Amino acid sequence: MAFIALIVGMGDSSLEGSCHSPLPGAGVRGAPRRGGRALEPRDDVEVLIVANEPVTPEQFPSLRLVANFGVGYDRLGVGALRECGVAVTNTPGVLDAATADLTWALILAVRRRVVEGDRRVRAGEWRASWAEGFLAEELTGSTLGIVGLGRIGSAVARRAEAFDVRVLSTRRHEGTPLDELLAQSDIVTIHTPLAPETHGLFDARRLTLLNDGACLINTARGEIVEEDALVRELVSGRIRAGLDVFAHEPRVPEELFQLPNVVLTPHLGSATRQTREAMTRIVVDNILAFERGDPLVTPVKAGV
Ligand code: 8YV
Repeated sequence: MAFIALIVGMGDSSLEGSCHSPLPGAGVRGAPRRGGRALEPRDDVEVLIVANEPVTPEQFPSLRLVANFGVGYDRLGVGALRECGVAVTNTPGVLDAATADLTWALILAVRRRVVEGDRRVRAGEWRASWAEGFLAEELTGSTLGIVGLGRIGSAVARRAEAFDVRVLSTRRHEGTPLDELLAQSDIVTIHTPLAPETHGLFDARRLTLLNDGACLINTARGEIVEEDALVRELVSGRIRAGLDVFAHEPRVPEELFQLPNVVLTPHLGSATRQTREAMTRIVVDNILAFERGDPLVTPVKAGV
């Protein structure tokens, strides 16, 4: 194996598991990209391993494969890569459980005010033997609206059975119409990919359809929600939210930091040891298939 595979924008340690060892002879190099700095052009690189980073094919004239470390490939520029004859792969399936679990962690944390409770204890504000006046809304019997009933959304729906919640869902134009789902749900969770038709899907008008006290959970992509409008709703205290993703990561709107009605996590959806190792395995298997001239294991077929 003589090609150069460049790991872009991640420390080598981001590829958990033995990513490099099954690529004997390949020159695998790390190319950390910090502070939005552009990559140096190189004409010896045939494979790029990226985590949903924009790729400019002109910088890599020998490029033939971009192996995305993640399922979402909205920032790569798949259309331009395809026009240059560059194949793209991603890591579908293996992160469904981890992302669905985190979604439920956020639902429970927001709905039962877990983080607020933790802060109270640490601040020495727990004085009576029981938490008087610190009530939350019950999960059992509530209505959960799942926006995007694909692999991850379905994994969220399966877990919902154990919590005795009523599930509404919408997938593209099927299921409960989105506006109706928003108006009927106590909790709304987003699982659509980011695409031109979902960019800003949750605009100011749609956010106002959420009931007072409703929770919005986002473990998909920040850009699906108009962030300024969401910040306004959260600052007003009308709704609650659990947010794992943001429009300009790693920047989080400062207005959110002091709010008790929002739980913030740093894009942790796939961040379990087991899932990251499985993602690494798929990245490596795709590169090996590419090197052998075999069909790619998980090629990206659609997208812009
Ligand atoms: C990240 C994700 O890509 O798979 C996706 O689409 O958003 C995440 O899994 C992954 O954490 C690597 O940064």
